[in-house]
Amino acid sequence: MQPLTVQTMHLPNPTTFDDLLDQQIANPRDRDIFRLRMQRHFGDCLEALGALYAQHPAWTQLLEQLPERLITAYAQRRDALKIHDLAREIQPDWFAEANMVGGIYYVDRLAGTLRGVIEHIHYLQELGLTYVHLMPLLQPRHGLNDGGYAVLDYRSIDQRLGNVADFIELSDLLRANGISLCIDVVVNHTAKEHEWAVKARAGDAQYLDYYLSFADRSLPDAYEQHLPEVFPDFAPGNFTWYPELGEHGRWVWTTFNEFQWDLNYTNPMVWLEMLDILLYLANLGVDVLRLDAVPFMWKRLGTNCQNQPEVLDLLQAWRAAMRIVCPATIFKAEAIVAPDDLVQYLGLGRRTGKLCEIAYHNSLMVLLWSALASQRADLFTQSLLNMPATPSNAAWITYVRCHDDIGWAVTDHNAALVGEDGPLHRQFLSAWYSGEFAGSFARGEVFQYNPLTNDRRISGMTASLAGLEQALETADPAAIELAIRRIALLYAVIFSFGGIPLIYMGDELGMLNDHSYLHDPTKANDNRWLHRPAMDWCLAAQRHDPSTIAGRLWQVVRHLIQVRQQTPALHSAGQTLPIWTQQRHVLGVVRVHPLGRILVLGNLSATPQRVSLAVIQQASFVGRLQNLLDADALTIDIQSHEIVLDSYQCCWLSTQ
Ligand code: OTU
Repeated sequence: MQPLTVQTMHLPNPTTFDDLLDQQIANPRDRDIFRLRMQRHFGDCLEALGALYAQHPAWTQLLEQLPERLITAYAQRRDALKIHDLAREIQPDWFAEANMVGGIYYVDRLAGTLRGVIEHIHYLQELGLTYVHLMPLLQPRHGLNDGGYAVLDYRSIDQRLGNVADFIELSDLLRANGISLCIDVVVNHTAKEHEWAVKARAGDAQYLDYYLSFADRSLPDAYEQHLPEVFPDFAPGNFTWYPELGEHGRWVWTTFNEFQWDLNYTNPMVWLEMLDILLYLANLGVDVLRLDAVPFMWKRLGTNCQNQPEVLDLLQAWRAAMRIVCPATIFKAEAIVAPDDLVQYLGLGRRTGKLCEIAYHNSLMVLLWSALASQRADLFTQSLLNMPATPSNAAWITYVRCHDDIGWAVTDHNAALVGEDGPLHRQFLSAWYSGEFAGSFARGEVFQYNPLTNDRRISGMTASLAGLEQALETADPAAIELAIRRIALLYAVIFSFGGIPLIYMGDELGMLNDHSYLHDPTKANDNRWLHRPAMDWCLAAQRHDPSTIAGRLWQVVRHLIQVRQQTPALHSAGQTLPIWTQQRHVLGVVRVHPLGRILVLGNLSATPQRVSLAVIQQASFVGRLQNLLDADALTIDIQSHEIVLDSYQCCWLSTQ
């Protein structure tokens, strides 16, 4: 066979590229693999970069440096990871498999340190996880750091948690046990103490151009006309004045907190630097990079500066580069935006290349909580019916809770379609989950009240929002039972939706809100810490005792995992179609996959509800029905020709 070359690519100097490859990569087979991947993906990378930067003065510099960076990262990739790359290339839908089940943890809160996580890995295995998301663990700034989302050094581990060697050991161990590892990469901003920001402040013009800053208020004021505030309460506005910057001080773009400086992605060197970081982290053995706050990466005057088309190009170029060096590593988009904007991150970009493989299904999460409070399925069904389709080779992250607040992302349009008033319904949800609404079972707290928009987001653990905290206070066994059933219902839906279901730390034991953050001055003003409790190992010790609440919930979650893993129809490549059950208290979702079909029915109320068998037959479930979740728990009223669902019961129906 002719030696492969890279002449097909539009590199400034392909000869130099081949020389470089020969010099840096000793193994001829590795060189060939690299060339093959270049031939497949480098065009996608260049296409997106050309669209973004071809007119930029640093374009040639970018083209010269990029191949070198890719080759260097590939040269540093360990053999074990290269085999892992091969395995993933052979099974490119690995993340979409029905056996995927995720968990999310703060390292310190789970086990103190990375070594602690290594010691507790059996807990994650016993639960049955195949995917673990460890919350921000790169070195953050000291003091306030937004839960680690203000990174000081992307190449070192938070000293309090351990070091790079510990991290590699943990990632190797997880991989050996069939658990994929996800970590956060904060790509939109750095801590203001990051090396680049420090250099910018020291007067280095090259690094000043790594951030977005302005000598006076004219542009910031013009942008502010259309910019929302993410943290109106503790971080109002989107710009911060730094007197030490530039000659006479400058306004820095700070979408989030003042200590988080937004990067300037109109500068190709910023894209390249961040690529280097992504490659470095992939080479530590990370399977999934959760790209934080991606919608904000490109700003445009006159818009809300989110989801600009250029963001898709930035992602396409990164992803194509990753395919060449480390195809085992995929991207998860953290984009909590409207569905039409969100689905773009999962698809092809504006051009030929792919973007992210997975993304959070924020709408599903919000709609579930909305349905539970209102006990009605109509808004859930209508909103999901209006979701744009997603590509079959992408997957959702489905979740009940995460470390952030819940923002009531219900559109006025969908609300109107089911006869609701959008603003009123959102106010109702805030009142319900903060416990203000008469008869509410919830114990959440309002996060970031915005008097301009009347937005009141909500913090709180699943169990507290679902009524367990209140029920335990009154020690009412019936109320406790209902709360357990609500939690089970929420999880049963996210487990049956397709995508990767993510269990929020402690939910498998019914852990409640934790108010201890109020005593920590670096956390006290941010009530998202209410739902970031330290792992309660005493509670975990009760997990095998089904007479305890923790034991009940553990059983519920374990059972969902087992059934899901035996249900190939839950592979993400299938379709998820919401259906009207003709019963406003019961939600219905059909999963269709060549390997099987499931009808999910969920009773959103505390009283038994009936669904006509005709509805089930119309959804093409004809024949003997079986409840995959519990073969014995399927009540059919032969006389009335109806299924009877117990309070908050969820069934996964299939036909034999
Ligand atoms: C993310 O959230 C993180 O999840 C938060 O914990 C961080 O505070 C934040 O970024 C800054 O790094 O607005 O309210 O569309 O919604 O990036 C949380 C994406 C957020 C944003 C999301 C952001």
